[in-house]
Amino acid sequence: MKIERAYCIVTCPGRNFVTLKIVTDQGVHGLGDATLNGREKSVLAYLEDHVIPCLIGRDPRQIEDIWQYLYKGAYWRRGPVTMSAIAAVDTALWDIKAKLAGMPLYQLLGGKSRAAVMVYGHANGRDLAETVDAVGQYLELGYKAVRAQSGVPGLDTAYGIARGKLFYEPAVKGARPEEQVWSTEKYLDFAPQLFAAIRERHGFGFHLLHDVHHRLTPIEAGRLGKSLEPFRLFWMEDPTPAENQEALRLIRSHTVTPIAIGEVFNSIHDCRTLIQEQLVDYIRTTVVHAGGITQLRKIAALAELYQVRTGSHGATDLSPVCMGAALHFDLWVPNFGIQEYMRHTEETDAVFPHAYTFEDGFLHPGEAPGHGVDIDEALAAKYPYDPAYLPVARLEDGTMWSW
Ligand code: CS2
Ligand code: MG
Repeated sequence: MKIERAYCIVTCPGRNFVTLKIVTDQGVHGLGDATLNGREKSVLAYLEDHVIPCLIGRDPRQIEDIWQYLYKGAYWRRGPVTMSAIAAVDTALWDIKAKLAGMPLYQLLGGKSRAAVMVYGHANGRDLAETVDAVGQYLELGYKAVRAQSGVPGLDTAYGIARGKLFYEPAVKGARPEEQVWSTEKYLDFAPQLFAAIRERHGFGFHLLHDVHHRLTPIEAGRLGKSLEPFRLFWMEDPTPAENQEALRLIRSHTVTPIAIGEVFNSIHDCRTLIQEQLVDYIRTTVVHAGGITQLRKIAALAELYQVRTGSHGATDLSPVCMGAALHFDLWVPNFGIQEYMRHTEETDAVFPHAYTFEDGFLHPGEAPGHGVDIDEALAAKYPYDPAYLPVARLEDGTMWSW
């Protein structure tokens, strides 16, 4: 059996996606997500110019060897572009192998370890009242876990706010990133009030999550974690920029609020210190940005030794192909914690027909052979690429701060 063809499909049904399709000489195809928000075309070029020519003629069943070949053979290892390209190939090959085996991917990974996958949704609002209401809307939809993000008094914008609609989209259309103004002082004073109001209104019978989005210094993160302890968060996510891993030792020394990190990680090496020193409670690495199912399994195995659980990133800039593959991983992985689930637009769901279903706060990947997600290429062609970027944040004095 040989890989006969491989090509990329770029589409923008509401937001940009890059999908790799691999076709074998026996007509079986597999799909892999290669979307890197705001840098989509760099992964596209990496695949088209450097990876696809190396795939043709290879045996698609040799998933591990092809992974090692693309990782070690690149010489320039790791990094978001390289690992998203490798992830796309890896995911497509696992899709093919499960189809050849005539089984859903989770069966190939070792079978299910739970009935379904608990997910969390994104409640957000321009202010405290709107956010508290939005949490209620998600609880009514059956969610057992809700992430809350709110506008901050005195700031026009803040991370994760959808400007008046229920579903937030990370990227803002335009030729370059929007620049927003951020104030840590205003945020730190406001955050405890927000979570107090949410627990006051909706009680403690559900999991409550928050994404700090890399915006604090270590001591500020320690203070935030401590101030939110009374509201028993499921996790405080990305409190500080992920490069500074020592920061977590200081944060840990000040708070017992659980910590989740990893959505910007692309390699098991990025996770090792945080896991081995018990500096995180949830690892948020994803299929699309951390080198595919092949590496994600190894990260999960390392995490299992330290009772660190998975909490994979699942924002809308990760395509339904990534979500489909992630749900099979989530249904199998022994140390599962939770899966992020930001709903895609109806247009996106139409371009990517999929077997996964939502019920009462849980997703199930379905029983279709493979990862259960396909693509309608004719429909995809109707949505050409349209540049869009994650906003950046500057402090009130203009200092470039974070995103
Ligand atoms: C966020 C993302 O969902 C999350 O946890 O961190 O929305 C993130 O901002 C985007 O995926 C980045 O492209
Ligand atoms: Mg996040």
